[in-house]
Amino acid sequence: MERAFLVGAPRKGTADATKVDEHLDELRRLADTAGAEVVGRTYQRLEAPTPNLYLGQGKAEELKGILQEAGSTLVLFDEPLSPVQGSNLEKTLAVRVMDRTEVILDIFATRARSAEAKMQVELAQLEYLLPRLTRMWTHLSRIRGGIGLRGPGETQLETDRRAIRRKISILKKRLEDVADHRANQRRGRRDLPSAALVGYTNAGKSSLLRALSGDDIFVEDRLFATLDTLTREVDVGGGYRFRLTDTVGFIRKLPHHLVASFRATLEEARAADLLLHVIDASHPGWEEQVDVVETVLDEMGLYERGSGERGAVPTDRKRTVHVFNKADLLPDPAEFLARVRERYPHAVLASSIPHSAFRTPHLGGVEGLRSTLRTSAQALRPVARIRIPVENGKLLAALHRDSEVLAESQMDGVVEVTARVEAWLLGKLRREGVSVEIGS
Ligand SMILES: Nc1nc2c(ncn2[C@@H]2O[C@H](COP(=O)(O)OP(=O)(O)OP(=O)(O)O)[C@@H](O)[C@H]2O)c(=O)[nH]1
Ligand SMILES: [Mg+2]
Repeated sequence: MERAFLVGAPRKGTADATKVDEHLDELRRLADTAGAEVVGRTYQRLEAPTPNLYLGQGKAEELKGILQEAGSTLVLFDEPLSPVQGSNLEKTLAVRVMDRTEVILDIFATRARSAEAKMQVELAQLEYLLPRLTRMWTHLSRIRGGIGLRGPGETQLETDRRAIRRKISILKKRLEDVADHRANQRRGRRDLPSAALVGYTNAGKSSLLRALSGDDIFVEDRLFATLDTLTREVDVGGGYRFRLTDTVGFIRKLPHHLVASFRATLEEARAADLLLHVIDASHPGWEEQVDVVETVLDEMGLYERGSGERGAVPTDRKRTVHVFNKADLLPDPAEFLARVRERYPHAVLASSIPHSAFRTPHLGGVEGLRSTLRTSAQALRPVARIRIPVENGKLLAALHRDSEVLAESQMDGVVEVTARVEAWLLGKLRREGVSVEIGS
């Protein structure tokens, strides 16, 4: 196992000591997930990163001594390094240096299961690699050792660059095809209201889907347990069903290549009627995590930062419900809920731990979330006034079977039904020439 040393380099004035520690804790979890043993940590506050080394020269040299003492073979750097900074830092420290981006890419690479996730990760890796080829070649030649084998000439590098660019464009094309296919599938099932579970990694998205659906879904106390979207139909009570989709988790400083290549996966969230933003309420840094998630969603054009307060749904932006999960770990869930509702009036508390094990059952479990979904389902199934000739018994029966009838009256041979009707049924009625009026 590699002996990794963690190095943070926060900007002066951006994070207090607790925050810096929290960020390094997260890097430790990333290292752990990637399979490295962490032997120490340090950080230096910087006015600004230096173009050559990121760190100051003095600090870098001091760090070299610390690394030797700790017997460390690898540095994990908590900031993204430019190709030049990475390469210089390696020379100065005389060990391999991986920046945060590379660690995350590495984890994604080992965890990708589906063909699509594998392609998405490979694409992100190749884009990361391209400007760093020279350095990677140096690693290889070091492994091969031997004078005279010290890395390739420029020609070899150029050939490699061309090959990588070709591979990148092939992957992009294939991913587009998969995305098209998925969009077609979605078009075929617009009947049920849908929601996407989004949020920071390890917040409990998969656990909530498991608790709501009763299905055995993969959950793990590691970062990035889920890389593939997974969709389940969930009974939310009152005769309503919801289609819920689990998505890949976000993290602070998510590599932008990864965000770009996972865009197709996240299209599932774009297509959903509702976003369930799952938050680990027990995490001391949950507010920062909320911020990270909202920023990524905002960049994807899915969510207007701050819209949680107003609950508005302008055009493509999604109505978002903030789901504060792991409520079982809160010392005072009621007080917590009151506090977060000042900012997110529609916030719900949840816990994927079964009810029986929960101290204050009415604040835990997934029943609050289920009832929120039920209310949304009601809203998403508009109330319509439908007029059907009394002799069309078949259509009347279908309406009673497939929708929730709220009122019914008859006059002059016409039955007027007020009902909550799903979009597909409204379409069907209209096609059959039935008079349909939306709004109660
Ligand atoms: N105490 C407690 N632990 C929970 C709860 N929900 C999830 N967990 C734990 O949190 C960890 C992460 O849960 P996941 O459901 O895998 O989280 P996720 O959001 O899907 O994470 P990624 O797929 O990595 O993005 C697991 O160890 C779960 O057992 C909860 O309500 N209470
Ligand atoms: Mg998950």
